[in-house]
Amino acid sequence: MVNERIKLIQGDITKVNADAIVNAANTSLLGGGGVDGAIHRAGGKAILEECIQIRNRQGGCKTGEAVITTGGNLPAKYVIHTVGPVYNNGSKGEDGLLASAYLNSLKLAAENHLETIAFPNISTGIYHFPKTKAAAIAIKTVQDFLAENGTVKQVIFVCFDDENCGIYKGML
Ligand code: AR6
Repeated sequence: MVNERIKLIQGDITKVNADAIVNAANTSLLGGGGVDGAIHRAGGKAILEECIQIRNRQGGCKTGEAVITTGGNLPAKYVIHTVGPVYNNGSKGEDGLLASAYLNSLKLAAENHLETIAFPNISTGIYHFPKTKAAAIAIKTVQDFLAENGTVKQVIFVCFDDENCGIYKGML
């Protein structure tokens, strides 16, 4: 426990009991590898079915934006699917897009009156965002949001790999 409103844990986000867990998805919303694959496997087909409905309605999810579905069989009630940027060399607006992915997920949680939300380390796997820079953006975006918003009571950073876990421990 870092403070009352920001918590850090190491482990598998599919096991986390929160109002919502965030998925590091892709623009298709149709699933993939990494944490996305783990969430769809553990949550079952109800999640994919809702993702397909969202796709049919609005054509997927743009980078930096977020959508919400049921949590299916997960302990979490909802999954907020966001799309982080693919990191190229940092000159394509990647920092701003990563901040937007966190912020739009938080806004969606607040709009749905959700009090606890758990984040994986978005974009730091297959999308190759540098981990230290990503952690700084994630933490700042969450701290700024919590300072302004009373609906979301707690944010849980769920680090899977040791490297991210060490970086977050150092920063929080
Ligand atoms: N629980 C928590 N964190 C996890 C888990 C888990 N079960 N599994 C992996 N991580 P990634 P991205 C961490 O690659 O970089 C997918 O194919 C992992 O250690 O899942 O945003 C999507 O469909 C890393 O720190 O997401 C997209 O196409 C973090 O989750 C693409 O990957 C993010 O790694 C998105 O790439």
